Amino acid sequence: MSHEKLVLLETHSGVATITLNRPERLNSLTVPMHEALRDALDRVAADPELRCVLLTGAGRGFCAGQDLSDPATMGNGEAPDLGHTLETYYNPLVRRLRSLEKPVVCAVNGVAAGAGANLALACDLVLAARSASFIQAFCKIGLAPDCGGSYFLPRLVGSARAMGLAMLGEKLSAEQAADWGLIWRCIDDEQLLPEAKALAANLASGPTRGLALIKQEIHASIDNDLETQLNLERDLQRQAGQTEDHREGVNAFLEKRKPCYRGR
Ligand code: T3D
Repeated sequence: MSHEKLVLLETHSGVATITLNRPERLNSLTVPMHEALRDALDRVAADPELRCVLLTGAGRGFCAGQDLSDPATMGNGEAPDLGHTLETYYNPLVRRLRSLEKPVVCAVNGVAAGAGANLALACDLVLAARSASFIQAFCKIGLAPDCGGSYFLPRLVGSARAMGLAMLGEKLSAEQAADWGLIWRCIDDEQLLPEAKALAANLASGPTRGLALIKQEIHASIDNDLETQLNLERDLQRQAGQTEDHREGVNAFLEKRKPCYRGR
């Protein structure tokens, strides 16, 4: 399969839909998939017309994490340097998603295991099909969480639940994930993609720069004290106040009409 086909990028009305496309292996990640995903995210970052990302998986799974049979990362019989794999592929992927100045919606269409589960958690708004599940599968093969999991999990669900998920590797249903606050919403299977697309379209027609500042504020708040966060709010609101979209939002309110945001 060609490099591009491993990850599909479709664009429509400002939404870039990125689909992990190796369904026969539950979209587990190989080096060429990492490269294709990186290229797709770089294209989205560079195109101001693309104002929201929707990430999902083809077939019955979202992503089963690292492809455990990929000789490029699994060491070809010798002990692999997984630190190198993380530094080269997974860590840049998480940084790319978090620093993208556009909202990233994740539609978890099926099982999300290992780095696949944490790839979803690196996105900004996570929706999951009712039949989907999240598995911190690392402990089953003698590894520890990566792809940001050890950062996201305790912050989203608290240390006790994070520890249980990471040490036991039990399947967490989408419903439970939503109840615990790991994800935004659990949705009936047949409604997942329509709802995720509608959400992404809504965000893509929103005040993109303001949304990017919200993303930055909320992600930063997890580590900041109140004083630091108040200063950040001051600085980011200053930027937001200078956008065309802010002016448009206020004018539309005063003129009692729907705002037309251009992402500027
Ligand atoms: O480089 C590094 O290693 C560092 C980075 C590590 C990051 C990680 O993500 S480590 C964790 C890796 N992932 C896993 O350990 C999960 C492995 N997969 C599973 O445990 C199960 O497949 C699932 C629980 C996710 C789903 O189970 P089920 O029963 O629904 O499906 P299945 O039959 O196991 O899988 C379907 C096919 O996909 C199957 O192939 P086959 O038998 O039909 O030819 C299976 O081997 C393949 N598959 C699933 N996951 C992976 C995979 N092939 C390669 N790598 C996988 N991760």
